[in-house]
Amino acid sequence: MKFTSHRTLSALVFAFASTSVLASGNHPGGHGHDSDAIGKPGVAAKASRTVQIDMTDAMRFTPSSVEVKQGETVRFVVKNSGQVKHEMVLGTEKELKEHYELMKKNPEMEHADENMVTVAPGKSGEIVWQFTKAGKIDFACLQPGHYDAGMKGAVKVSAKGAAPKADGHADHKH
Ligand SMILES: [Cu+2]
Repeated sequence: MKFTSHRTLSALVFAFASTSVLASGNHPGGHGHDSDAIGKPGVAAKASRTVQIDMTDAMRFTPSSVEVKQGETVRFVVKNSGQVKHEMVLGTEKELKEHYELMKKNPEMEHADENMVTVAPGKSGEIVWQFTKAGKIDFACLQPGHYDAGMKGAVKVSAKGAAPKADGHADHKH
């Protein structure tokens, strides 16, 4: 009699070590205050740089995209080169949309807060803001019709300590 040496392959058992559960992006603080998501008013003396933003009647911000680092305080000098009132308001897209709807219903509404600046034609204004959280923060002009016309932009906040490239030049400034 022939002995068959076929060996049954033992089933490989994979230990399903709970693979890294992706961080949900929710901060654990528990206070669901939306304005925390965009940062906080900054102290002008601590501003690491000044970013010039130009606003025109073409319903555009120039530049419409700004890159900052988490923790950085930026002084925005916002110039209105147009003939009508414009403004720059920082917020989450949701907040901006809600605020915009409110503005449309109440065109005469005066609004002022530290995350925004309303600028008369030919004038300049300032926002000093500290970006405490990494991610994308939107900004827009909430004057009626302007947001719809595309008067918006975004600030991209890169995470603190995150090495952008593996070239070891993360801290190298030119
Ligand atoms: Cu505008």
